[in-house]
Amino acid sequence: MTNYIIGTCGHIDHGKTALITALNGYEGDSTNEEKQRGITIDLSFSNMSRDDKNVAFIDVPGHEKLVKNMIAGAFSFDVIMIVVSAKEKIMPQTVEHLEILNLLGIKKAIVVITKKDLVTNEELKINTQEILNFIENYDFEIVSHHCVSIFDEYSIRELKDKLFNLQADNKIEENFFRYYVDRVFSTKGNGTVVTGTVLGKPINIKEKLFICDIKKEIKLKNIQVHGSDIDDASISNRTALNIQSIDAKTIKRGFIISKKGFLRGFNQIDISFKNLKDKKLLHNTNYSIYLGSKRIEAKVLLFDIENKSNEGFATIKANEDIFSIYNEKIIIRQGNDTIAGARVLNPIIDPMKKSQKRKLLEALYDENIIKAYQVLLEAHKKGLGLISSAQRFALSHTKALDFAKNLKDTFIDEKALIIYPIETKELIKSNILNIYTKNKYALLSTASIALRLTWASENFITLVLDELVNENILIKDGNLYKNANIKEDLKDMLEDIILNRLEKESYAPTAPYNIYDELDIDRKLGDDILKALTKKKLIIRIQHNLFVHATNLSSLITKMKEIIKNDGFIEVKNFKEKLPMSRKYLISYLDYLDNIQGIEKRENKRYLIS
Ligand SMILES: Nc1nc2c(ncn2[C@@H]2O[C@H](COP(=O)(O)OP(=O)(O)O)[C@@H](O)[C@H]2O)c(=O)[nH]1
Ligand SMILES: [Mg+2]
Repeated sequence: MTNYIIGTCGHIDHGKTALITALNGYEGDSTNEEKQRGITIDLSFSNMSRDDKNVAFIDVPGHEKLVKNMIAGAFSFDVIMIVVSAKEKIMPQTVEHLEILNLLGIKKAIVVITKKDLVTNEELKINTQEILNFIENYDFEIVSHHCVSIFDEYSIRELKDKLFNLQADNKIEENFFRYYVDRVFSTKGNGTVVTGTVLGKPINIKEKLFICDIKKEIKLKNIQVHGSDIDDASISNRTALNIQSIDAKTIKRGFIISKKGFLRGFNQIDISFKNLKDKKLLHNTNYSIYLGSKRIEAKVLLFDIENKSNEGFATIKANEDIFSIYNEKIIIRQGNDTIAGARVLNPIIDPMKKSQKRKLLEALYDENIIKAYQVLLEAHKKGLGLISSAQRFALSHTKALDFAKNLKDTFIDEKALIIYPIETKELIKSNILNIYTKNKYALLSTASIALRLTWASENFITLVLDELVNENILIKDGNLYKNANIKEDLKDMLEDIILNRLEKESYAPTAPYNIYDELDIDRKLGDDILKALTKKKLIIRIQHNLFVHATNLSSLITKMKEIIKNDGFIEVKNFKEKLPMSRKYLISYLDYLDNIQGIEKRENKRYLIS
């Protein structure tokens, strides 16, 4: 099925809405206010199909005060119908719409000169030429132009044929599903429905989605495209999503729906901007930022405050999170004035020096991804996740990996999808050496080092450990690494060390993981040692992380029984008075007592069975 979205644009009363009605019978201005005033106030959505082709229309308001609603639809157009009255010709909102569409980067345009019945043939010819000449000032690809009247069926049919035969796959297929909500309503019986245009990858009815703005995972009840229930919606589909168990009031136009884990929100993003003719974006000034169907009030900070040219870099600083992706288009307005167009360069803000940031923005501006990676790596000594490439560079993981492989002086962990500058190896090395220098009996595995250096991927750690083995600093024993100059069998030594320690710590022994960390030994190894000692009945496991030396335990049990003999029972209170220790131990031992013959528990007290 071919899918594309055709949007209208043009001055108020030039016949946009009437044209759509003539094309597909859809009565656009449907709300009471729209009917009374005879103008389009908000976006209206309709479609027409023929054979396997489906054309969606988004009709926009032409009034200058309603440009904000126009933008909320315009970002998703594949083709524009530039609607101009043959009589009135180009008017202010024709110009403003053209400027905005130009800034949004929408290229394909069909010029429709309407109301030809109101002018003579001679006028029509002259005015058409004048209109086309004007539109040529903009960066559009004019597919065709048509002179029509809603009263001339033939002219409408001809236009309709053209609209069904467009090559209009305009959108770049991003690496994940994105969807800006443009309408929300609740239906009787079915609950909340949102509408919007699918950007990026398709979705299936069974998939869980995520509303980024309110951080909420959602399930779908139903997906509709132009009134038909479907299982999958794909790019440029005008799609209604019926969402399970969510109140319509919690969702607003401009919310972005995606899949969990793809989009991170930041209250700042970096952009490149270009001022409109005779307009100037000012430093440290508030503007309305239009991103998809979302409008955000935010501050713009110019990267170069003394910017004399009509373009540059800037940071948008908002009081809310912005979920944007690389190269996404932005319109910047102030009140009813369109000031500039912009492109998202850096949707993920990392702390970096201004000089680094400039290099990054320049690389992103030029779409030089390799360069951008290099700059980012300088700021990410502890690794740069490739997962974020989908948002950062609008790249798939595979493509991101291909780019990464072309980078010099890096270590790529393809499994963890992280890249590191190669000098990070020295950082990992010095961390490891530090452990083995402080404690020459350290006995660690890759996994146990990864627990300490949480930012370092296991593959990178293994690489470093193996280098240390080659340099004869460490010896590898199974999956464990020990100091090369230690000749003793550490494992035997450790059994003694741990047993002695547990004996010394009496009734309040340290938890196993803390012992392992203090001894710098691998957790799995430590667990094996405790298991072996338990098997030999030298220590007893009281609770999952409480191992007590056997001798200590029997003396403790004797003491507990004495308490019962004296007091008639034992409970936390009298136990603690006799043997002060933390409650966690007291309770564990009281519970343990229940396993011993001759003791019974009533409520929280233990008695000797008489
Ligand atoms: N004579 C004539 N009137 C038209 C034509 N197309 C639209 N109109 C009228 O122009 C007015 C404005 O049309 P509308 O579609 O609401 O304009 P919009 O603001 O651009 O959506 C309405 O009264 C229409 O009936 C046309 O081809 N010929
Ligand atoms: Mg209208």
